[in-house]
Order: sequence, then structure tokens, then C-alpha cells
Amino acid sequence: MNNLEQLIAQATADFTAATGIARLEEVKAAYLGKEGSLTALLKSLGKLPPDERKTAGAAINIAKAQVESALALRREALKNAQLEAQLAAEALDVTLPGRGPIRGSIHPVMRTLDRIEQLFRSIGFEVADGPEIETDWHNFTALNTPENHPARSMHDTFYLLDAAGKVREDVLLRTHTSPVQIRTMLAHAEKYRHLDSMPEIRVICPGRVYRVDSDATHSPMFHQVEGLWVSENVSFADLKGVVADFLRRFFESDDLKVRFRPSFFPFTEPSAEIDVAFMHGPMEGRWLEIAGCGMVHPNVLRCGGIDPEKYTGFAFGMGPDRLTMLRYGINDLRLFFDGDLRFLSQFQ
Ligand code: 2NL
Repeated sequence: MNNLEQLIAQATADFTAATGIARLEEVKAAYLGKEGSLTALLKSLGKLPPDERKTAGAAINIAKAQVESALALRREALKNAQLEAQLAAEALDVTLPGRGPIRGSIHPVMRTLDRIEQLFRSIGFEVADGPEIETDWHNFTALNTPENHPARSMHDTFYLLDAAGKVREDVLLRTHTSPVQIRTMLAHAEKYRHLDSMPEIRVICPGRVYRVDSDATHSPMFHQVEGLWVSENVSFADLKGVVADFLRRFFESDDLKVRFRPSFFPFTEPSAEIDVAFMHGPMEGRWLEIAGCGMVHPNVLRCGGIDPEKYTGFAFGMGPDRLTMLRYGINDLRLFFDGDLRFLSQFQ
């Protein structure tokens, strides 16, 4: 083996021994760089006699070409290995099951509202809604609530500020859904103004209401469903029948005791609290306050544009948040409103 063949063999072995691209470039410099052995051989040509120079030069150039081709081969091999390693590292297992979209669910209080609406619709009630920012008149005055009543205080009701930052006296966040019923009566009376007698009103009003109150059983925003039935001959007996039937269907229980306990509201007379007692389960035999009700006060009918000499009505109000807590055994009202998915996702 002559010197050149030895050099080619050594270069090829050195290239093979280099296991990374960076190391390969270092090895390359030892042969083909400025200080490389092949470069030195080419430089030494000048010292040879002219007649030997041609054959020696040709031989060195052939050797150089062979070294370069060995280098290119090794470079290619290393690049392929690198790519393969990367592909293996980043490989996706396409046989894994997909994650799919995250499923939302109906909020437990909305389930209760849907259920209440469905039950009342089945006995001919319509569902109405109205603004959450109400006038003082619709929220209090029309509901026979006196000017100095504590419910009207800044302590109990959220008021709004005007542009100058002063408390407005005319508007507030509604404290109950009754103003929707006032609006319903006014629109109904107006619509049938030209008739001797108007068709009856049967409506429920579900929605958000606001009071200055916050603890485990009170939230500044909560829900209410009120109901109203106005007709020429509607009585407290009808009220009892409608409410008792509703509660038995809502709680899916026939052996449920319902009690009407005398009470007071400015907007009804007479008025009553509605209590229920379950005859089975963990709450067996305990009376629970569930709603309020009464015969619509004549002053309230008058504010709704309805003649109290000709028509009577009953009304009731209940808290769907509390009904939901009872139905699912939830002990903290705040769980409904702080949006924790660990709680909400249990109602799929
Ligand atoms: C309660 C009590 C009640 C009413 C709401 C009402 C509405 C009109 C006229 C007369 Cl427009 N009354 N609503 C009546 C009695 C009780 O709610 O404890 N709610 C949670």
C-alpha cells in the first residue's frame, strides 16, 4: 500500500469513527483544511522536479476526490441517522383514542328552572321575563311597599350611580321578579282594554334577583320564580290546589305534606308561607319553608291596571336555588355561583 492509499484508508476510518456532524467537520479539517495532510501534499508539489509533478499531482487529486467522497458519504449517513432519531423521538401514536371536545352541562339551578317551567306550562301557565334593572315604581311602589319600608334601604337593595357618581333614586337591581308580573298585568289590561272582560292571566316569572346579603345560605344574586293567576273567580282554594299539586310533582312524591302558615307580605292579603314535610328519606317529618304566597292585594291589582272589584288573583314566590339544594343535598349556596368545575361537572 503506498502512502496515498494509506492516507485514504486512514481518512475513511477516521470519518467512520466520528459519531456526530460536528466531530466529522473537525476530522475533515485534518485532511482537507488549510493545515490538512492532503493540502500539505499538494503544496509540496512545487518542490518536485517538473517531470514528476504532473503524475504526482494527478495521483494526489484522485486521492483528494476519494477522501471527499468518503466524507460526503459519512456526512449523509450521519444526517440520516439524526433525522431518524428525531422522527423516532417525535413519533405520534395514531392509535391512541382522541381526547374529544370537553362537554359542558346544564347548571343545576337551570335544570330546576326548566323543570318548574315544564310543570307550570302543563297546567296552562306562560313564562315571562323582564329587565333586571328596574324602576323603583315597578319593584316597590306598585307592590304596595311603603316609602319607608326596610326592603328599600341601601342596606338591602343595590342602587345605581349616575354619571356624577350620585345614587339614582329611580332605578335599582330588582329584588324579586314581581315587577315582571306588574308589567304582564299592565300589558294584558292594555291589550284587552276594549273588552268588557279580559281573558285570565296565568304566568310564571323565573329570573335573577339581587339583594345585599352574602353567606353560606345567601348570595347577592340569586334566583326566584313567581307565579300569578288573575281571573274573575280565582280563590285561595285554587292557590292551595295549584301549589300542592306542583310540589308533589316537583319532588316526585305523593306522600308529601304541604302546610299553609299565615304570614305577611305587603303585596298579598291574606298571605301565607308554604311549608313541606317529606314522609321518607333523611328529612323525614321536618317542616321546610319552601315558598310564600297569597291573594294579590287590591292596591297591586290596581297598579297593574286591573279592577280589584271585578278580578281576583293569587300569587306565589319561591327560590329555585333552595329547591335545588334540597333536591341534590347541597349545603352551601355559593357552590352554585363560583363556577368550580369539580362541582358543576357532577351534574352531567
Ligand atoms: C317568597 C315570597 C311571594 C309574591 C311573592 C306577588 C307578585 C305580585 C303580586 C302579589 Cl305581582 N304577589 N308575589 C306573593 C307572595 C309571596 O314570595 O318567599 N319568595 C321566595
